[in-house]
Amino acid sequence: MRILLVNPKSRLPIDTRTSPPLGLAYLAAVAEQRGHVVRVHDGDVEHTPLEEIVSHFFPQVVGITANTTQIMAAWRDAELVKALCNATVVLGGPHPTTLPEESIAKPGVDVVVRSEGEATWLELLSTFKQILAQEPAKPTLTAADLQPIAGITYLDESGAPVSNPDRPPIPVEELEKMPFPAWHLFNLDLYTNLQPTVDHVEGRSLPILTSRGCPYRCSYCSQIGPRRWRARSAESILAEWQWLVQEQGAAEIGILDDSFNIDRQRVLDICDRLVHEGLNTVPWIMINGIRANIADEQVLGAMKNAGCIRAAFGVESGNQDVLNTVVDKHLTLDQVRAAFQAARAVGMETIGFFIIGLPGETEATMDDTIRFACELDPVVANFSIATPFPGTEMYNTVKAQGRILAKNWDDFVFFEGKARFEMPGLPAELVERKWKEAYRRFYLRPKRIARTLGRKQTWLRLPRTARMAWRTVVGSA
Ligand code: B12
Repeated sequence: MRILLVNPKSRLPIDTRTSPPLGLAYLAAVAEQRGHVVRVHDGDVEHTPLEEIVSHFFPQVVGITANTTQIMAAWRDAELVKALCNATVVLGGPHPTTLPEESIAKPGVDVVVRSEGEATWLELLSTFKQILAQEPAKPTLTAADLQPIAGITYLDESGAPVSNPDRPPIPVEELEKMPFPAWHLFNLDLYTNLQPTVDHVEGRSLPILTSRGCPYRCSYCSQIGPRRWRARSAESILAEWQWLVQEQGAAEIGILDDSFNIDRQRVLDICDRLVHEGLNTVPWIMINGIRANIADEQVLGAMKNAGCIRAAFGVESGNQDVLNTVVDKHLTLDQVRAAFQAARAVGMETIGFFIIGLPGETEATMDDTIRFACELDPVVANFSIATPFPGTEMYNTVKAQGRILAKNWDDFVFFEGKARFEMPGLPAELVERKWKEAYRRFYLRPKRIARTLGRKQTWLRLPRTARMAWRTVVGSA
């Protein structure tokens, strides 16, 4: 079958040409392995409009991915596809996973796939293929065809939404056998920066996923995957890493795992092998935070030695009560201090992720966070305004005790300096003021300015930084 996979154009105020969408690359790879002809359209980086691709390629199945900020664009794309051809349209990704009934009711959407997609997607494709073989002129998908497939949501004959049972997590043995992401279907030269705020890499930046799932359930995190943490073996990771560098021309690699360092021995093994294979000359970074409570000098030193130039830590708050009772982080401030100390001791750069305006916060707790960020002094401090994504504990709290201010899902971006909800004692004005203050107090310290001006990267990144600063100031004015 002819299959088109789409990453809808997002409305982010930052340059999103960061990393190619890995989820689509996996879906493309497993489909190609079954003999399908696959094309990918990434609305964030490509100039050819979607309608042109659809009109020329004439897909039989279109798969669209969406997180919350992309969902409205995904619905528009689904309608557009239906207006141009008779393809079956499947939606997947974080947003439709958490609110499947909302998406299945939209015009043009035939099926919603929830959570991890590969196995469900393959089962759907083989069902479509059978129907197509029986009725090549006018294939019609019925609720009876979809009824046996776990992990999907669709409409029954009366138009009511039906959610089949969840599909169990993909077992580790299957993850090990999964084909590498189909990067040959992407225009890789368009993705040159995994961390837009920091890097200036000449060449391709490519992501890798070494484990899936996360045993933690932090209140702000939109976890769509299973809680069970499943880690690929060092052999399989090394094989992909080598392929990324040697065959795909990666100049930088970003680890996307939710919880990379849960098993410290595994991290040490991966690092040993990277050194052994001579792959430590290609820089790599953490895109998500690693757990600070498991990041000691030995682990961070091994990572540094293996080519990791920057570790990111999800610190979230500088107030222990907020960490315990609001975020449910299972982390102490002293553990965070120790991790930053260890990173400094081994000469590893750090990024700290912080959240301003969590439910139940006060001006004093937000001040604690700003002070803690200054104390830790990472190379990059990223302050997000707390954003209640559907499916999270924070969303439930805000729905029950507060008021969502975002007009629609497009607004669920947290780089824009806008509060997305209000609660008694936590007005939007206060959160927006503290967010601006956080950036000002962190980045405008004399010590900090001097260090920034002394870094070569500062000057290399100047045009990009100026563009982002302008968008932030104008966007939040
Ligand atoms: C890398 C990343 C980014 C990159 C984007 C890279 C890219 N082009 O994809 C950057 C840094 C730009 C980014 C930005 C943002 N991100 Co982000 N990001 C991630 C991260 C760390 C990895 C994504 C990934 O590749 N995962 C691995 C792949 C294999 O999983 P997947 O994409 O979910 O795909 C699987 C399934 O979802 C499903 N599936 C997905 N699509 C489809 C489609 C079909 C047809 C089918 C059948 C199945 C299917 O099958 C796939 C394979 O199993 C995730 C966290 C995570 N672990 O997923 C957060 C995550 C996706 N981001 C998140 C958020 C909130 C954002 C921002 C909104 C933050 C902001 N700035 O305000 C922006 C929005 C960006 C946008 N384009 O709109 C949330 C999304 C929550 C939500 N409800 O939307 C996540 C889940 C983090 C979290 N836990 O809270 N992000």
